[in-house]
Amino acid sequence: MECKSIIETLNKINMCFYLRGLLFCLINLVFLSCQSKSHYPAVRNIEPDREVSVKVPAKEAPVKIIFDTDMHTDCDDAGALAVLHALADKGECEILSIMCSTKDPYSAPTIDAINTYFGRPDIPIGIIRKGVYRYSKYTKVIAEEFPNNFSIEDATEAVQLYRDILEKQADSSVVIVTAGYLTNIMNLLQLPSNEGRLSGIDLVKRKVRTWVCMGGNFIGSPARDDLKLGNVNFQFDAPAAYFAIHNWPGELVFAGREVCSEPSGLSIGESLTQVPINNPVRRAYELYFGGAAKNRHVADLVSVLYAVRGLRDYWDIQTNGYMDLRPDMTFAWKFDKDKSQGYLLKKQRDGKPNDSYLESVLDSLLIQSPRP
Ligand SMILES: [Ca+2]
Repeated sequence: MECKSIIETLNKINMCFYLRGLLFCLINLVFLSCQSKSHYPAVRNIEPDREVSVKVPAKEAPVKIIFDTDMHTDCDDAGALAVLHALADKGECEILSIMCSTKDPYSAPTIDAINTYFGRPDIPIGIIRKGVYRYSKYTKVIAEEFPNNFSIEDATEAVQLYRDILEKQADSSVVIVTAGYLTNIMNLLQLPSNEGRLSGIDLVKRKVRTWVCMGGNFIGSPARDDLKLGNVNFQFDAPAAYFAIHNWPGELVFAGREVCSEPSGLSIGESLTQVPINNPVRRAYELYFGGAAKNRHVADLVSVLYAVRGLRDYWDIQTNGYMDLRPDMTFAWKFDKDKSQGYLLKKQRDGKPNDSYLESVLDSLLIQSPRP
């Protein structure tokens, strides 16, 4: 009798372990299926101890990036492109193409020169023939002094390149990051369907996972932007910004000026004095400052870092609501749980913003040598 009782007890224990194992697998399946649907919530919800218990692939596939930049007035666009190449060298992203959102004829050749320096001279670059033009302190020199073979006459319009590139990608796989004006995004969303090709807006719905947009000041709660701090990315092509943000059909995450530009307090660039003089990003910072490279805000660098790595322990995020943008480019954040917009928030460490930690992460990427 005692022996039978022991066997029954053991059977019950085995059954208990079996059920717990089954429950654990089900939880993992539900978690992983939720993770594949969205860019930012999946990253946001991972706790450090849970990362250990959940079976995730040892190495994630590189994030497919399209970088849309106004490479002309500010040197942080050049810094952001260096960060992007460093992340690509680490296998964390694939740079599908780079779109230029300024008419500056030396902007795309500057992008090509930076790509060439980092060993990727064949990345396609889209240009814009009708859009914003402003004076640059550095693009003409970079375009003329650093190796590149970009021909502005033969270049493809950004909106056409967007279509050509997106059509070839897997569904919901592409992350677009804009670090300048939103002219190209408006043009993409206004692209009509033709000869069996999807319209721009349907292409975005199908192929784009997230748009990361550098712009806006998210001050207060609910956040409001009265433009006292400025917002050049929206203001210099306001109709484009208005159209793009109001008509974007998917996830949209803003990197606001208060977490990465003025007045975030974050700045790097001085370390570029350590990199070789043939590095065009170092030269861009030198020309911008009219001497040695100095620290500059990190708006565009933060935007590409978030686009590739997600939140990690760098930022928090507000995902309840959407940007109610007015034609004059002021906006109010409206709380609404059904919208798929968000904006980055500074993360606290030991009761203080993690500014110096984030600066050190960006700095090591900014000065990373090209892969051999
Ligand atoms: Ca920019």
